Amino acid sequence: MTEQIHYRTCPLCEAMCGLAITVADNAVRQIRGDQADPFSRGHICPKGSALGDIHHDPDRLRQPLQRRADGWHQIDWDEAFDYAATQLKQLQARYGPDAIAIYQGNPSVHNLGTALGAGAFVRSLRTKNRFSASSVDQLPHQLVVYHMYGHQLMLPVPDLDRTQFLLIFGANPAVSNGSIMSVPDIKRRLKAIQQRGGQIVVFDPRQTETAQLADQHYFIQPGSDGLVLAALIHTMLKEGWAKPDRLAGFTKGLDQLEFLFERFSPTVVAEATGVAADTILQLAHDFAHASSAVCYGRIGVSIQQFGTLSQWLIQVLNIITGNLDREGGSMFTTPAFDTLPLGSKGNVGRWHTRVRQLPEFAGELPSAALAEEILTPGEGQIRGLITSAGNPVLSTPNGQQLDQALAGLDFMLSIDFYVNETTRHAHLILPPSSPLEHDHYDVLFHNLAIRNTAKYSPALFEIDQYARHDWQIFGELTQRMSEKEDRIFPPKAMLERGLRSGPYAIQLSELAQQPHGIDLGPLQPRLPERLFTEDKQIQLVPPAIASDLDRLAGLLQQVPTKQLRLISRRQLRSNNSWMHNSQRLVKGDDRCTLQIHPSDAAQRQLTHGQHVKLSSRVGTIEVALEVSELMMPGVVSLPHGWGHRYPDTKIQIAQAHAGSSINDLTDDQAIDPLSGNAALNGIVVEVEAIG
Ligand SMILES: Nc1nc2c(c(=O)[nH]1)N[C@H]1C(S)=C(S)[C@@H](COP(=O)(O)OP(=O)(O)OC[C@H]3O[C@@H](n4cnc5c(=O)[nH]c(N)nc54)[C@H](O)[C@@H]3O)O[C@H]1N2
Ligand SMILES: Nc1nc2c(c(=O)[nH]1)N[C@H]1C(S)=C(S)[C@@H](COP(=O)(O)OP(=O)(O)OC[C@H]3O[C@@H](n4cnc5c(=O)[nH]c(N)nc54)[C@H](O)[C@@H]3O)O[C@H]1N2
Ligand code: SF4
Ligand SMILES: [Mo]
Repeated sequence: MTEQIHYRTCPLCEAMCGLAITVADNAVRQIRGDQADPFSRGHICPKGSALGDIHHDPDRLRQPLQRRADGWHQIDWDEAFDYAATQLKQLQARYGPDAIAIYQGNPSVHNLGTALGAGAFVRSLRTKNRFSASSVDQLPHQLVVYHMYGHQLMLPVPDLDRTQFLLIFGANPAVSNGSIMSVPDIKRRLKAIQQRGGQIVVFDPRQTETAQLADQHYFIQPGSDGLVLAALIHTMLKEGWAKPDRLAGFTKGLDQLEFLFERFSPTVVAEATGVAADTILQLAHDFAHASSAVCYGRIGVSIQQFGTLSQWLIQVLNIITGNLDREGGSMFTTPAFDTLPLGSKGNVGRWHTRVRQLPEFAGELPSAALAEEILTPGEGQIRGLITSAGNPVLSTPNGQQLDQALAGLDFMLSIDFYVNETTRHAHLILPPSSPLEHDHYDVLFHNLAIRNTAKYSPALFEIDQYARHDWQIFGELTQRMSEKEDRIFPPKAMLERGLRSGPYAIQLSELAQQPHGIDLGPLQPRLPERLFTEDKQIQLVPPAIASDLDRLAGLLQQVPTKQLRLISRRQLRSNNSWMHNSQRLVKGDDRCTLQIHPSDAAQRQLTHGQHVKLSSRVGTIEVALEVSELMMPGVVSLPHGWGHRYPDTKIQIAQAHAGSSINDLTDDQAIDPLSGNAALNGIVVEVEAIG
């Protein structure tokens, strides 16, 4: 038995950790952090160590599965591709191209083949009904930077390794390992901020793992961040602390701010947010006077009713303090494969959903509308669905309604290697190769990393003889849908071209000689050249967003209630909904618990460990109660991605640790109206004892 060590990037989350994988007899023996990776420096989390479990998982599909009246049948690939194309074309011939919808899930952006190979297939469908996990996640960020900087992916990231002041709203990178901020080894990097005399301040309705590492943590009412941010801006303008410095030379709209933020004084917002006026004043002072500072807000301020507005306010704060595009502030990357000039800059409102008239963004419609577009009869109804690398039954709002909708589709095709809560409804499942069977390069996440690096990982294992890569599946389907004899190009060829013509002119063959990856240095100032706006100016006050300040001011008028509000939480050993079939990741106590403050539990005469009924407008679930001082009174927290309760799935370990799905409670009607992004957090719930 000869052991070998293979080095590659972990594809699971955005952190891009380097893995050192020990292999013997064609099997993974052990996975550790790669000490020589210049970016992750040996960091690894439990999910990375479990990558082999996915590869070796007996439940992972290797051959196409067709659902017939008597159950699942394995079929050949050619037969499967022909069957899929025939069904899709028949529906489109009968009802028009929009009768077929597609939903692309989160791993689509972590997989080289789907990132570069799905586009042609999606275009071949000619459908306006495109959905993805973006609209249960970062759509507000994209909309904001599209309006301000001219490109939906021109997302600045905190210059974490050099900042002196990190102000966080609604993110828990100590668990998530960063998002729209690729940052492996975050804990060490946070500590380094404090060691060089800097500060970390966190606003979160839960005293998170990140908040516990911070210098200050403030509880905040879910969905009220916009008010605190507006009051911070108000204070800086009033006190003369706002100094955009060189940004003033290419920023339009600075003169409008004073008027817009006049009404949001710290005193005025205190009650609605739960944050004292003095706190806001002090914070505005400290942030504005720090030698460098960055405000960063992630999913807690995206998947809420003011997602777009909050993300805009964060950009405004960084700009008026001169911290955008400055060392230690909020900076743009210089990735080795620069995809921004190649991809769509974004578009807004070219078409709308049929039932609720929600706007398109960059060719996509909000996933909160998917179920109603399937369920509502009439012209333009969705009759067929393709899901790729997604599990919307567990990850989008009102999952139970979507589950029912999927059951009524004329045809459903899933590209996925598990029979899970979503794919169980498919008529055909096409399973792609495992993460260890294909090449890897993070086309997207090098764009969002706190340091410029590049790393290419060739496949570790040869592809199973029965399997196909995602890009091959897309290629075969595209050929059949478009009826052209196009050759199917491996993504590696595109990557090669992209790296060669990128800012560092890297040869893929040379990069491949560096199994630990290469360091390309810290982030560099990029403005104004990098701007994609036509006038090369930052549009500081996009009218479509700033007008939402009126709605925000409406929060000030709301009478406080005693209702409980539900928020989500991420866990280190979960990866959204799909890694619960690894024993090492689910072992131990039930993690799908409802955290509640002792005072809220006592008021309802509920005790720790008790099973309770949790209800919202759309549904009821049962969960175990975890009484915890970490929660803000009035707010309860449940992890997402659980609820593996359907007997006809084939994920045995996950089924044995089913938990309940938070998205059976989240409301498809609750959205951020500007973007259509789901407002998954802050929904009103009731908790009561069972029986
Ligand atoms: N271990 C693990 N890591 C992951 C993932 C995973 O599932 N597991 N998923 C990955 C993905 S897809 C993503 S998008 C990223 C997300 O990365 P993060 O944004 O860091 O994710 P969360 O840990 O959910 O942090 C959101 C925080 O917002 C808080 N919050 C909720 N509502 C509000 C509010 O109204 N205001 C404020 N201020 N805070 C609020 C929550 O309490 C929570 O602490 O994580 C990625 N990394
Ligand atoms: N309440 C609440 N809901 C949330 C969130 C929250 O914080 N709270 N977070 C939201 C966020 S940020 C996100 S990103 C979404 C995620 O939502 P989704 O993307 O819909 O769900 P995932 O759980 O990531 O499911 C990924 C699926 O892809 C499959 N898969 C894994 N790798 C591959 C691959 O390489 N190729 C293919 N073809 N398939 C693959 C897995 O088997 C799984 O079925 O969930 C969202 N839902
Ligand atoms: S932090 Fe993310 S990239 Fe790093 S090992 Fe864990 S899952 Fe993989
Ligand atoms: Mo996400």
